[in-house]
Amino acid sequence: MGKCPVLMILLSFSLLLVFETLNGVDAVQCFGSPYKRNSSYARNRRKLFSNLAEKVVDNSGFYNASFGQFPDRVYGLAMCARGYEQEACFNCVQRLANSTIDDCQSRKDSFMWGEDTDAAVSCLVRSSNHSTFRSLKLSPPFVQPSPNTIQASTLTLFLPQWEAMVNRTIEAATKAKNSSVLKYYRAEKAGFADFPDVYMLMQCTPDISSKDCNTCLRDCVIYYRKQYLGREGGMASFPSCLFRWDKYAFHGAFDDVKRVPAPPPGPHVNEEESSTTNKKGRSIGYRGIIAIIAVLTFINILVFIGFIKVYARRRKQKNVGSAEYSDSDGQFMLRFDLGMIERATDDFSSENTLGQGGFGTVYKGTFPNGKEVAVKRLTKGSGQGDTEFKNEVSLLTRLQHRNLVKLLGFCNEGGEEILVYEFVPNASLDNFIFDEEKRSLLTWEVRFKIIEGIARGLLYLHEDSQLKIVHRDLKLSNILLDAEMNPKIADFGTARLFDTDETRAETKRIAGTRGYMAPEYLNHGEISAKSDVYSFGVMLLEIISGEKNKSYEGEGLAAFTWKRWVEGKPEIIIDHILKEHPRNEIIKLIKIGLLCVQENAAKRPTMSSVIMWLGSEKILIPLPDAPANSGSRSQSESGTTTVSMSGDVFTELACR
Ligand SMILES: *[C@@H]1O[C@H](CO)[C@@H](O)[C@H](O)[C@H]1NC(C)=O
Ligand SMILES: *[C@@H]1O[C@H](CO)[C@@H](O)[C@H](O)[C@H]1NC(C)=O
Ligand SMILES: *[C@@H]1O[C@H](CO)[C@@H](O)[C@H](O)[C@H]1NC(C)=O
Ligand SMILES: *[C@@H]1O[C@H](CO)[C@@H](O)[C@H](O)[C@H]1NC(C)=O
Ligand SMILES: *[C@@H]1O[C@H](CO)[C@@H](O)[C@H](O)[C@H]1NC(C)=O
Ligand SMILES: CC(=O)N[C@H]1CO[C@H](CO)[C@@H](O)[C@@H]1O
Repeated sequence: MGKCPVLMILLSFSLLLVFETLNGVDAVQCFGSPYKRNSSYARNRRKLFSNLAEKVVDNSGFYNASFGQFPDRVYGLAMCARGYEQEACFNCVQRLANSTIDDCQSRKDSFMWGEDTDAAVSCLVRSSNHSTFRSLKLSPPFVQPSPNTIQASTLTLFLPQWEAMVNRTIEAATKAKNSSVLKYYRAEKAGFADFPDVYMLMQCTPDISSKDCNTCLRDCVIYYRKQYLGREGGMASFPSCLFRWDKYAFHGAFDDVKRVPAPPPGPHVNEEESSTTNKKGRSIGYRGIIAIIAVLTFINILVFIGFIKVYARRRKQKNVGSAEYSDSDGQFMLRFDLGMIERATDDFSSENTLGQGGFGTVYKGTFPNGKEVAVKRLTKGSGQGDTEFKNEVSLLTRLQHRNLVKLLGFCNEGGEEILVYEFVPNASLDNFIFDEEKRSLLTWEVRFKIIEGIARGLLYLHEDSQLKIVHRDLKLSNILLDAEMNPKIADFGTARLFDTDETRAETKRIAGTRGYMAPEYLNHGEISAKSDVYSFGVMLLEIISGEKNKSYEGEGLAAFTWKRWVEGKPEIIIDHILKEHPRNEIIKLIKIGLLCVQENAAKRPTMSSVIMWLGSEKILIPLPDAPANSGSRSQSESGTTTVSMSGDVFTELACR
């Protein structure tokens, strides 16, 4: 079981689906003059792009060419931007070329920086109605922030270090060494005082001059800073260059990059040190203490000012709206055209209905090129302004995890608010687990993998993404399975869209589904990560038992399981299909499930504990306490004792 997760991760990574193209760094930017879909310009581009990938590979990673007759002549330029490796390069360029053809059907100019699915190579594909070779292009910008923000208290120390890194990286990138495709390329890795790892990448197309490359990269940084300083990462790009940074190694580029160690503590801390140690030596006298207090106060003031500034900037940003959507000049694909969606879903026909989720109906959509999507039409509208809605959706779009259904984009046109998601082929988990036939596909290994996947997706929502999203409506019908039976959590963050106005608390209240809702949520509307943990516990028990929570009407699966647990017969709830599998392992999961549904929210574990427990045979797992509605609070005394789950120790304890 222990080796399983790694395999699963690899598997699901290789699955990152066709829709990669519409996310993050990977969105095609369309601008310039319009053309007709079926025109000779469209045909010429398709022809030019049909063998673009081959040509790039044949030309050591960089290629530019044109096709057709004026005025419908198409100029294309493509490169493999990093770690030129033939097969990955081929796939990357082909994918981007296809995306451009599919997603840029009405503008002559386009550019797109993207990666191949394994992130081993990144690449660029450009098209235009005029030659772009050797010309610096500084518009349009494409900027994407990380959704996470840097704590205001660390910002003052962070900034100078970040700026120095930017300068260092630009300088190294523009110091042209040779004429390869990596002429202007630099990946840097560094440690900052509060950030152990910072990764930065800068690159220009090799056809421009070093000076132009410098201008381009500096402009990228300016664009990024202008809007998103204070975020924990992001990217900015123009047709001629790319800048990206993050707190994690966003691709293979950093494997053989040396890390620049963390510099000595920042200037403020230095002041503090020198004033306390230099003058007085080791002993810190009154003066030292006063100095420390003075310095601390000073730092506090700085932090406070920093905080105010960030806050003000954010407010301003909200008003201005974000540039990546500016559709005056370019038409950006994060925003879908209503007509396109109507055609794809056959005018929201009932045949295409996939289900009814919180806040709206979900339809299956198929675009003319065969791409399938899931389209969620919000019933009442979020009640948010245009810009706020866009900003919120943009943040949600940045949430990417293999166990989350990808949000590809949105449409808010003609009074509609629509979210467009990746289409996950295998239907939702309740269709499997409660179906006599399909259930047999769910062996213990598969169920374990599903449970662990859901846990990882939730952990990401709760902790790893600083948006700290509480799902609020976790249930088996919101867990989708891909072709490899990897679980993907659907419908996360929708509740956020409705969260701005406190008077709409009622809407929030009905978001959850009874039976999955934690008692404090059901009774008092109290929402927290722990209420999701509760829902997770119910799902876990359902997955093990193959029975609907509802089947235990009046009592509920949680209370039923708890009673069997106290009697020392938890195995009663185990799905008979799983009989062959060693009990211990399943019972360990029942225990984890019971811990999650404890009535006392504070006692429920966090998702990171759950994952730790799932992944280890040895870690001690505490004993659960009574769940809601169980009418029994026995064992509460022993609630904090821990037992080893290896062997039969468990049964003895359960039987006390
Ligand atoms: C390309 O399109 C632009 C409009 O965006 C136009 O001004 C220009 O003349 C066109 N160039 C060519 C070579 O057709
Ligand atoms: C596109 O052009 C082709 C041939 O030029 C024609 O057969 C086809 O019907 C056209 N499609 C549309 C949507 O206009
Ligand atoms: C791109 O399109 C070509 C031709 O339409 C197709 O053969 C190829 O599989 C596509 N590649 C990708 C990566 O989508
Ligand atoms: C980075 O470079 C810019 C422009 O050359 C300069 O103004 C700035 O002071 C530099 N910042 C740091 C921290 O070196
Ligand atoms: C050119 O420079 C790049 C980046 O420094 C390096 O990876 C590559 O090996 C060099 N190529 C040649 C032919 O020297
Ligand atoms: C590498 C490459 O193919 N370069 C060509 C790009 O296009 C210009 C003209 O548009 C040619 O002069 C280059 O040789």
